[in-house]
Amino acid sequence: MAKIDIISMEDLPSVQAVEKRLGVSRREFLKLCSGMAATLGLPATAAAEIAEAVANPTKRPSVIWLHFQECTGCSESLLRAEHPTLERLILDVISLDYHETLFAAAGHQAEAARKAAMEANKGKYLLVVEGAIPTKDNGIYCKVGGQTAIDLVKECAAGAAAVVAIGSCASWGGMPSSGPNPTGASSASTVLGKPVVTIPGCPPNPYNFLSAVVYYLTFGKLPAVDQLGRPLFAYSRLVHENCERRPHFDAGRFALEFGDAGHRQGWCLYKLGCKGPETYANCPVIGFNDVGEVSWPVGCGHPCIGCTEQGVGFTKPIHALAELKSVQPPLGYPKVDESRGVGATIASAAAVAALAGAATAATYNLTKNLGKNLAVESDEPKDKERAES
Ligand code: FSX
Ligand code: SF4
Ligand code: F3S
Repeated sequence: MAKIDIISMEDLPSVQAVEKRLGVSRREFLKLCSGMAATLGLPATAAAEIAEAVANPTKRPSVIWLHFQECTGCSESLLRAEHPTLERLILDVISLDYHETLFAAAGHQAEAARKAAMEANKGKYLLVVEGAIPTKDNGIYCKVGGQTAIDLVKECAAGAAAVVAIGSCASWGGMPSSGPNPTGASSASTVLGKPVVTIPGCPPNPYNFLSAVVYYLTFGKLPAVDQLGRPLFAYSRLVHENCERRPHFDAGRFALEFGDAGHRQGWCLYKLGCKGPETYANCPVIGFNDVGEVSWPVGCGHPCIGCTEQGVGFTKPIHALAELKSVQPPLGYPKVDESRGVGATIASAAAVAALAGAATAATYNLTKNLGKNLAVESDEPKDKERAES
């Protein structure tokens, strides 16, 4: 398509039809496409291509969605998205031809529908795998329609154009694979013996799934991924890099226990076990459920448990200290209230920031800050005692 200004697309019949189909105004729809282009790290001109692809009702890839060892939270997170556009968009941009939870059909009828959809769209459908696959004892711990999950995923993957593992369970084993992993729960890529695109998170952010599918719809291929199959647009940055509490981390201001003065003032949760420093995900940037910037774990006052990260989520003890993968403070900070807390100032944060690039010195400063006892301005003597001990 020729590069056109997205605003001028408002009058296209296909975009006008979107109002009826999705129940959103054309302006809203085009805004959403622009936002998605930005999320995907694409130039603004790509927004028009995305809008054209999504507005075209004939361009819907067939999706076969399998469920194995999981809680169905991935599907729930997609369908319970607060923003009506998201849920409608997901169901609109794909043709969901098989999904055990959402299907009205059951038993042989459902099996027949899956086989018919696979046959009709051979080589073109997207296979979405939700849940880990038990491999111990020849996979007998999960069977669907008399077939083991191992056989079913292999059969469905054989004719798929691409495989997407949604959620941490399918991406790397997730919760079912945590020790001692009695069923040998494994990822889709392990069982298939080939890399697949993964959208980890427990549950994953539905916006990331939608963005990956819209990318596929628009450009005919899945987005660029890291060595673990995670789309770079969503998983190339540590949670810690974009966290709104990061200025407190750099300034050495930590909540030491739930409900203490630091916790109530929104200080860094590192010492409560936050795994943001070793977890790659865009949670702080996009949040969940479209209800505002606090709607993600750390925003709500709970440490990140590293749910997107193999070897961290459901593996490391929740309150164990995270490994610091990145020691460089970000270039910019949100404002922090200097009057709260003693001994750390904007100047000290800036001094650490100035060390960006000098890893050794920065590591030293951060280590010093982390080990430092904190003087917390508090009316609770307990907090003070703890801080001074
Ligand atoms: Fe649940 Fe999905 Fe977690 Fe797993 O999400 S939210 S247990 S990642 O496979 O259903
Ligand atoms: Fe945010 Fe956690 Fe990093 Fe603190 S340790 S800045 S709470 S991500
Ligand atoms: Fe999971 Fe941490 Fe995001 S727990 S939802 S990766 S903030």
